[in-house]
Amino acid sequence: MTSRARLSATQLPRLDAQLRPPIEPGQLRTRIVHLGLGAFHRAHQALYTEQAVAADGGDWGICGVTQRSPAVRDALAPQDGLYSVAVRDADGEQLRVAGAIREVLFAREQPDALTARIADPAVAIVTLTVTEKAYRRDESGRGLDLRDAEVAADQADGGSRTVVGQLIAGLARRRRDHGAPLTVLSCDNLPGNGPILAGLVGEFAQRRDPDLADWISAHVRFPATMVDRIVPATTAEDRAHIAARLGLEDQAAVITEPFTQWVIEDDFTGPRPAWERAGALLTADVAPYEQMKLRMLNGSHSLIAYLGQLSGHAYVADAVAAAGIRAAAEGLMTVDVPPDLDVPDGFDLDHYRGELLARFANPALHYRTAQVAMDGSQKLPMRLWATSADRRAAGQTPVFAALGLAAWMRVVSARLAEDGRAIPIDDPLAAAISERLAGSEDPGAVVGALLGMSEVAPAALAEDPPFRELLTDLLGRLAADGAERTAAAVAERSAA
Ligand code: CS2
Repeated sequence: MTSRARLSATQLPRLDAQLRPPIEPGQLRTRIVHLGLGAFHRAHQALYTEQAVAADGGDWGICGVTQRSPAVRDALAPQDGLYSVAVRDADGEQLRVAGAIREVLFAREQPDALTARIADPAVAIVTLTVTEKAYRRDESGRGLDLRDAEVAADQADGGSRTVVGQLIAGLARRRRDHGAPLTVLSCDNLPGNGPILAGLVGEFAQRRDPDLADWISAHVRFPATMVDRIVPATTAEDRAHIAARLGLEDQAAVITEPFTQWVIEDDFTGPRPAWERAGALLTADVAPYEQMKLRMLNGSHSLIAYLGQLSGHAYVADAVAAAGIRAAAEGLMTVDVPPDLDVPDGFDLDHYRGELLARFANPALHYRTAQVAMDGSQKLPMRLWATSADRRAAGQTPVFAALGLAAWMRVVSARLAEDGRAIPIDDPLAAAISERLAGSEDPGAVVGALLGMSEVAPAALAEDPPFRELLTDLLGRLAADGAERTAAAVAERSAA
């Protein structure tokens, strides 16, 4: 094995010009704090920021904060925040180093440094990609989950165990030190992510310190955003390939697709990077884009992931190559989702559907079905349950959305693929789900148990006998006939 030097600021000048960032990293300083330093942020907002600086000037650098493990900090810190981005599709790969991340923190070990950064007057924006579960919402989806031990502990001592606790600690210090306003931008896959986060932060502050709550409502904005780019977890093989191309070792490389989209509600309290110069759409109303993306892209992603897991496909591209699964995803996006969408003016939904199917099929991305399938209890409400509830309210039968939900039910109840291999469940409610299911395998009992979990299924559907029967029938067929045949049969019948 050759031992290569590690990517870092001193190595940067040695790289070919086309591999170097479009900005001079050393000229940036921390003006944005980003919570949730996963691959997605590195392949999305961090690139928009450096392209905005390249196009428009400015010194917008990012302090990235990793939440659950020190791994990303330990990968990026020795690299001076530098990492490479490989954009891949069937035509090949484009590689270059990105340089907008100027500082990295691990929240659990460095809570004081994080509070100081959020309070830093040079910082104008906090962005977040912390995943759905990190919001720690209650069953209503809007309030704080006060039964969560870490939420309760942060409430009691003003600590930074949770994301909302981190924001509150930083905002309290900001108010005390200088009182400059701040914009907090949630980039997670939640409908109305800005208002949801505003509500959680407001509730937390109200309970701890009503004066702080008043200050926040006057000085802090929470615009909504829609983010989109498919970014699979990077593998050891990817890292080896990139090291060979770069001639340097890179522990923080990310792989992604050419497509990228960012729609941002234009409601900032202070300056911001010229993200529109990097292709972002700044608009007054993000809701139609968010709903469309969550129900079309993420809804079919989840449907493909669960059907794919059952039929033994490790990757999304392989799952969607199976005719039945592809037809079901197409059906979801043609029949079930569109009637309830508020499509943005002039938007071509047919083109969007075709583009999504092509993106899922990207042969150069190895996106694991297990990665999309994780956290189903948190993701499915806005991806498939919402579509089902809207269609039922209109007196319709959403067979494709129900098929996705039944596939999830089959995965969490049987935990077995059709080839006999175990399917591990990665979900914050995994224990509660198993307890509810109590080993039952009978389709009616499984559907009844899961519909009865109010934190998972909307009440209107739990009390809808025809929908319950539809799920029970589909779950029985998934077990008897397998995922691909069931999906093909559902699609055929819908087309008839
Ligand atoms: C995916 C998303 O893992 C998942 O649940 O559906 O991460 C998806 O790839 C992104 O939202 C695309 O923008």
